Amino acid sequence: MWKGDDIMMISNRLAGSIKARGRIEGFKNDVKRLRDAIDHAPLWRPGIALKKQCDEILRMIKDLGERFEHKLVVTLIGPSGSGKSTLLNALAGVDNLSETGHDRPTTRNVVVLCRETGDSDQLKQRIGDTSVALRSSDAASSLEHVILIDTPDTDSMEQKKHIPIVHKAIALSDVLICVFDSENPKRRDHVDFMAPYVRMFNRDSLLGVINKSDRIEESELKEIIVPEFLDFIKTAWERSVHTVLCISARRHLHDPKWDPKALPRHDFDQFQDLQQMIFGTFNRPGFVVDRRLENAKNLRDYVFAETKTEIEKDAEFLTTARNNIAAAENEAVKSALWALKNNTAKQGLGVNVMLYQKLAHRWLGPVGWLIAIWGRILIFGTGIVAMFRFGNPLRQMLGMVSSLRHFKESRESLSEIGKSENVGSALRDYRISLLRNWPDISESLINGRFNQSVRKIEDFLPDKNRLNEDLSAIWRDSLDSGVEDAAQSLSGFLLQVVFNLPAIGILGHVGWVTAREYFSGNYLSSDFFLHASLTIVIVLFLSFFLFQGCVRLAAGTERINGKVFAEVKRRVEQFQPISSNPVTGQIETVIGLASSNLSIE
Ligand SMILES: Nc1nc2c(ncn2[C@@H]2O[C@H](COP(=O)(O)OP(=O)(O)O)[C@@H](O)[C@H]2O)c(=O)[nH]1
Ligand SMILES: [Mg+2]
Repeated sequence: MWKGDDIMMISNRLAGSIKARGRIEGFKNDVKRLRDAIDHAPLWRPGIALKKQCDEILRMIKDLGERFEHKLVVTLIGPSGSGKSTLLNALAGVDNLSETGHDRPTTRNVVVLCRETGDSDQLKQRIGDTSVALRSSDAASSLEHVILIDTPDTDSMEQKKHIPIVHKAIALSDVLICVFDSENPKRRDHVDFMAPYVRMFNRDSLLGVINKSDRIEESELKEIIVPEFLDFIKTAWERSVHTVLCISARRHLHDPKWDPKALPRHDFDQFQDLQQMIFGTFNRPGFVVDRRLENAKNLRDYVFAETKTEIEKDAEFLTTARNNIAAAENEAVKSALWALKNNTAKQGLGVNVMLYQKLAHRWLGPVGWLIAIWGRILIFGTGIVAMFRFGNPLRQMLGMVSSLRHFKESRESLSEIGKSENVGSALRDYRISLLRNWPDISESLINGRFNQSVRKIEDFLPDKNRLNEDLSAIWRDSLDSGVEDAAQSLSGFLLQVVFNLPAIGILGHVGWVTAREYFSGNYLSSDFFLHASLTIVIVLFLSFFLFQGCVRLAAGTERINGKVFAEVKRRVEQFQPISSNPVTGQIETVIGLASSNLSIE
């Protein structure tokens, strides 16, 4: 029968496991994100190694996730002769469980101490059947949630064969116990060998053991050996080891076989503490999940930290390069726009048409109608004039055709605006400007460990079409707003009243006279109306001509172009919309990796 408590416990564990898997996925995604980001900067050389690390870390985190159901793997590593095998034997309670001694190599395989045969399946699968030796003992029967591993020597004659085995064993481990010889704990070669591995383990997943502590006087051990060792480790591994235990493994064999000339010098020994950790703390059901989560997080943080360290080396050079590229581009864009300005004559007609069309939208009254008509005439260009000029019908027809042709022309000059062919020469200027600055830029880039290929500017010019579009867009927008401004200032209410007033006044007067005479029974002669009409037309035209003069004065093509160019310059300087250089993108990516992308929760 299931009891309520049991069900509660099981559902709690299930919920915990789902949550843990979710977090593992989260860590994996972080690393993937990092990898993708690095992918976007293929020119940055350190990226290659970092991507490999990301892949390795991803694999390890994936492994961690898949191992969730498996027991906690506790691995003894350390230089040969430090007493790893002896320690395993002492913990197992069987003196010759793992071979020990002076003749190297003694331990050739990964020796696994576990309770059930199935516990080592995963190790066998990964490391190879022949390289894993399975052991059990009475003591091991209490290892419900832990398996303990002794690793082969990595500094013996057979190290070539052993190192890959140790590498794989570490990759499958959850807790590392680093064993050192108290008589020579500061062995640089081995500490260096272990450095890349220990970084991948969380603080609480890493234990230091100073073995053979029976060989050193207790006071020396406590006051000199341990503190110096901790210091040494801290510099060599760039991290501190939280727990260090002084142990005499041999003392805990059934038959220590002490050499009478080298009996233990004291009784200080923290073996029990280690035993308690492995058989107690580690051997709890929930412990393994926490350890693996912590380790997974540590793995992620590790590769992020590695990336950050790499970026920090290059950031200064890359920032300089980026700023120099921006400056060079800015300069290039400016000279390109000068070229546009110097060849705006073609756009003159277009600017005028644009201006009158915008005015026509704003103006009311008889002058407004004339402006609208004038706008159309400008579009039809000389063609419409030709229609009036030639009296005979055939000519008129030809005039129509010609007007249509000119219509097309002025349409073109409208679309010509901003899409000038001068962008071609602008591109050339852009190129020249960048060429001048590129040697310096590429030098900074190479110092920032970008690929040597950045020296070849051809590959790193911005996309021609895009640059063309960018330049055109700036010019077009500026021109539009320039013409808009001019149209606005020429469409004030007062201005409209003043120019419309003469014609409307006369019209009103004629209307009044006509109405008055009509009601008093006097019908006016057609001469009156003809006269009145002509007066109105003449006054209207005069007002319009005057207005045109104003337009010319206030918003001549030259003037508008001048203003537009100032606006273009302002836009280029303020917004720097053109930064389509492919290198800039990659620099941004690399620098960005150090900040936003690395935010770790
Ligand atoms: N005095 C002393 N000798 C030890 C101790 N532990 C191991 N040894 C000896 O050191 C030698 C190497 O031990 P071994 O376990 O084979 O080291 P491994 O290469 O790290 O596996 C053996 O002769 C052991 O008897 C210890 O705690 N005290
Ligand atoms: Mg050994």
